[in-house]
Amino acid sequence: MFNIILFGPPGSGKGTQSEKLIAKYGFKHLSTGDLLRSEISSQTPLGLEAKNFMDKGQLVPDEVVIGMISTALEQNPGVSGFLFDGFPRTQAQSEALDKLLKLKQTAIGVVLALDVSEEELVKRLLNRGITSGRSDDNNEEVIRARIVEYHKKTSAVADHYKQFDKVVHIPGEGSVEEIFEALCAEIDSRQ
Ligand code: B4P
Repeated sequence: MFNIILFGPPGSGKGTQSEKLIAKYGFKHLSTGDLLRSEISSQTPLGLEAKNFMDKGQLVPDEVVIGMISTALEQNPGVSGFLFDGFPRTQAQSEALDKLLKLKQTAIGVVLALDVSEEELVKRLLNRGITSGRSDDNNEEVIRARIVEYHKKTSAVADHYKQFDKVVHIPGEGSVEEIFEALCAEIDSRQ
């Protein structure tokens, strides 16, 4: 089993590249953003709680997303590997993920970190907001709050996996295809 974390700030292209990677390698895609948005559209109690945080550009509480990932891991036995997209986003989530994978006698193989400048992130997300209908994408203040959350809480995830020598930085600006090729080269060299 080979498990990957696709890491990077909001708008760095995690969702975009995940789609291409799962099509090529057949990983099971686990995106906490997608899982949360599906809870919101079904108007579940979890979704209604999460929406309050997401609309302000804040992270959803750890116990909520860890519970969602734990359930998703249980529901997918026998896959060739997981692609974690947008998870973990805090030190506590990283530690919880390591424990959950250990129970399955597996671990993270590599953390692929997409590097993108802040101005490019804001431009991409505002642009997506025009068509996506996502309430966290159509307001520059909320987008900047998400980037602040990333620096405050999420960059620690890269530090956590650096101690195990698992982090590889990939330039996240350029064409979607160029970035995809760089990600594939790293995966192919490790499998
Ligand atoms: P997510 O759904 O994870 O999404 P994201 O960070 O906004 O975007 P991503 O990096 O996937 O960007 P994309 O490829 O779409 O998070 C949303 C919210 O959910 C968070 O703010 C938080 O509140 C909550 N949440 C999620 N997970 C959580 C967790 N683990 N813990 C707590 N809270 C959590 O790309 C963005 C845009 O750029 C697209 O329009 C795309 O077309 C464009 N783009 C992509 N690649 C490009 C390229 N190379 N060049 C130009 N444009 C490009």
